[in-house]
Amino acid sequence: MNRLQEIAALLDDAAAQARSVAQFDPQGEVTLLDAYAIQAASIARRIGRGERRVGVKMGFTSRAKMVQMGLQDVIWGRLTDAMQVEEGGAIDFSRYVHPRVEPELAFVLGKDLTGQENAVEALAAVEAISPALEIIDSRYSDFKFSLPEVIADNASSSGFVMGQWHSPAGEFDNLGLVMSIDGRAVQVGSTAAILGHPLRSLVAAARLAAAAGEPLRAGWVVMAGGATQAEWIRPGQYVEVEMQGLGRAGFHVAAPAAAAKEGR
Ligand code: OOG
Ligand code: MG
Repeated sequence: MNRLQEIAALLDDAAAQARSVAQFDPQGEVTLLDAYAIQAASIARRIGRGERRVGVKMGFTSRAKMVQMGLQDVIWGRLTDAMQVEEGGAIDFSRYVHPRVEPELAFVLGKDLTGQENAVEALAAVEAISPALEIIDSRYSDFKFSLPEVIADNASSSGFVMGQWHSPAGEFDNLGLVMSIDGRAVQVGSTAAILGHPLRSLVAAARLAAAAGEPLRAGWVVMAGGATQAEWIRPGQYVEVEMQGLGRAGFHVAAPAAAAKEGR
């Protein structure tokens, strides 16, 4: 195994076992090309275990997220079917290292995208939009990482929940949203926080995915990126986002089935 594959295996094992690992490049010296190669290799391991590729997630598309995590560049990650959490369903807390949640908007594509599209053309490929929540879970201790490290770790992807689908015909560039935990509002924002318009995130996703040789496909999901800062989640909670005109999406955090794990 070469060095990139070794790191991919380390991160993939950490995710599969819900264990944190030490940072491998805290100064951010690894090139972004190598960081994405590690990400691709770690996803290839998941695909090898039978997971299916279902889309892309964007990261750091809002100022709130950039400020919270101290990084400035838009990043992307790969989504598989195993990451999807049924709306209203439950996640098992023990399968995560130190999960957080953030409100997003999801696109479902009706057509392939080449990566050359402008916003109007990209919109024509959208079958539906939905209010969504992303569960992020860095595999690094203390949720701390450099840019290449978070890219290598699949942009902290670990779960996503989508609410009811809606036609993208209506305006969705400035929809108010509230994320609540156990009925208490914890983050309030707007879809405008996502690059000024979530469609810009889709255009960027199409370009980046195509450049990586994996253009966006009909049927895939694109998570546009957190509109607000992320919040920690704990066993026993119910997390929900309500988006103006689009309704809600939520999930429960089930208490660990087994006793608290050692070494975390
Ligand atoms: C990295 C992932 C960022 C977003 O929506 O901005 C992200 C992280 O914050 O751990 O998913
Ligand atoms: Mg996110």
